[in-house]
Formats: sequence, C-alpha cells, structure tokens
Amino acid sequence: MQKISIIGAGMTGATTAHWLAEREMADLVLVDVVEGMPQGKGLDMLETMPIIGKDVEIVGSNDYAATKGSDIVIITAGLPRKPGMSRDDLLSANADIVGKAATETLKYSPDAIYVVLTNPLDTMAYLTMKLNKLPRERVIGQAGVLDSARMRAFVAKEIGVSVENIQCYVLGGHGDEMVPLTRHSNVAGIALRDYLPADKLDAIVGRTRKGGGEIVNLLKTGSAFYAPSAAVAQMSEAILKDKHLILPCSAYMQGEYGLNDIFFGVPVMLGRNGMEKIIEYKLDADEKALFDKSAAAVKETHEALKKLVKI
Ligand code: TXD
Repeated sequence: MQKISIIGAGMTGATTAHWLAEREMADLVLVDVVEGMPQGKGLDMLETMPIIGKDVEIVGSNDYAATKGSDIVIITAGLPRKPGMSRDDLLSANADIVGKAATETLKYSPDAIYVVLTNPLDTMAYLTMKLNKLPRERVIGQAGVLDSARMRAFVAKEIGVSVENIQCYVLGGHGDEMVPLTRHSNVAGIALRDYLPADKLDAIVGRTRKGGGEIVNLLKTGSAFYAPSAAVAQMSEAILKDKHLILPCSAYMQGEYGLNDIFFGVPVMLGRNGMEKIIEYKLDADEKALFDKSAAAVKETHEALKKLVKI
C-alpha cells in the first residue's frame, strides 16, 4: 500500500483523510500539534474501515517520525480565515507552521511529492519548494480544482445541466484576482460565454471569485473544507495512479505564460512524478491582462514572504 501523510488534522486535513480512505487510496497518517486529536481522529477513522469495507491503515500522531516513507505529503496545517480576513493576512503565522511541516517531513520522506493547501496558497507552495530546495515537479498547490468546482456548481445550478457536463477553468493566483476563463470553460463543448447571457455569466464569475469568502462569512469560525479536501483527494489519486490527469493547480512557473519564479494556477498534468507538464493556453489580450494582474498580486505576497523567511 502506498502512504500519504496529512499535516494538520483540522477540518480540511481530517476530511481529506476521509475521502482518501473511502477510495482506499493509501495508508494514512494524520499529524497535528494538538495532543491526542490526530490520534483520536485516526482511531475513529480506522474503526470506520470495517463498515465501509476498506483495508486502510490510519494513524494519528504528534510526531513527524510517523510520516516516514510517505509517497505524498499533504500540508493543511495552519490558521484558516475569519470573516473580514484576506488569505494574505495569514502569511506570517502560516509561514512558520508550513516551513516546519515541510522541513520535518522531508527528513523522513526524502522522495515525497508535496501537495500544499495552507493559505496564502501560492506563497506557501513557493515556501515549501524553496525552503527544501525541491525540484518543481514535486510541489503542487491545491486551489484551481476547488475554484473551478465552485464555478461548475454555480453554472450547473443556473442552467439545470449535470455538473458532469460542465468544465470550468479557474486559473491564476488563489486570491480575489483569480481568473475564471469563460472562453475555455464550457457546457458539453459550448463555450460558457456563448451559452450564458453576459449578466448571468458575470454574476457567476464574481461569485466564484468570492466563493471562499462566502463560506467564511457563513461559517464564521473557519473556512471551506469539503470541496478543498475532495480536490486534494482527486489530485492525490491522479498522482498515485499515474493518471496524467490535467487539472488546474498551482505550479512553479519557469517561463510558461511569460511568468517566472512564481507559483501560479495553470492547467497541470499530474502523474506519478507529480507536476509532469504545464499546459499553455493561447490567451487573448483580455485574458492575458487578467493573468498579469493576478500574477502581480501573487508576486507581492511572495516578496512579503522573502522579508520574513530567508529562502
Ligand atoms: O483551497 C485551499 N488551498 C484551501 C486552503 C482550502 C481550505 C483550507 N485552506 C487553508 O488550509 C486554510 O486557509 C488554512 O490555512 C489551512 C487549514 O484550514 P482548516 O480549515 O483545515 O483549519 P483548521 O480546522 O483550523 O485546521 C488546521 C490545523 C489545526 O488542527 C491545527 O492544530 C493544526 O492545523 N496546526 C498544526 N499542525 C501541525 N503542525 C503545526 N505546527 C500546526 N499548527 C497548527
């Protein structure tokens, strides 16, 4: 059995373990700083396996040694947003937590592929790669699958078509400047911008951009976790099964889309080596302008990180 370690056994981390166990994807380790909590959640989940008929080992621990030999390390440790906060407000607190999670896990799993979720997402993925001097193939940020799923859900609801018929591509940084592409997004092959009237489409694009905040405002004490954790489970499956599945993910740019030295949401091919390829769309001038604006916002957070941490 392959092995996945999840650092941060909070809402997103524990729910990720739930989805992964349900798919019998890998043996699972939950690590958290809170004493007893990952052990308790791990044991509860282990005791669930006979009911759902899955042979998965699940352990919780406060010790990184438990992660030894992981194929994938998922980082969800850190603070979530509260109402009124932007993802960038979490930078300094979460940089410490993610930095430690990344360096400690690498000691025990020198070949692991990292999937990062902690916010501000693109910058935490950047930190994980730079701090550990990892090749870019081995660090992927989760944002695009979630943002695209939100848009797909809103479109499906608006037009009354199965979610399966709706493909959406929300690219760019995982912040307010994210880029929902309305020309590439489609309903059974028909471009969204040709399918929906402009006002309806604008409303969906706006709601998608603020989709995370909408849930933060409703929950009041935390942020979304069902869709984010399902997204990371899909990415992990694509990696472990070597599917060569193309999904929108945050990846390190080396010239693609004219961008350099930045983690940014783009279509990525995922397989056993991690980020195997970046797919480059031909963008028109409007789309390029949105990309550049989003990239400038991410770059700013990367620069703020470099003032906090030597990387
Ligand atoms: O799409 C995305 N990228 C995201 C990102 C979607 C959902 C959540 N996203 C971000 O993940 C969110 O903004 C936060 O930065 C993290 C975790 O969110 P979650 O909602 O799971 O927060 P919780 O429930 O508070 O869980 C965080 C856990 C909690 O149990 C802490 O005790 C633990 O992180 N924690 C640590 N674990 C290990 N090591 C350290 N140092 C540590 N510090 C806190």
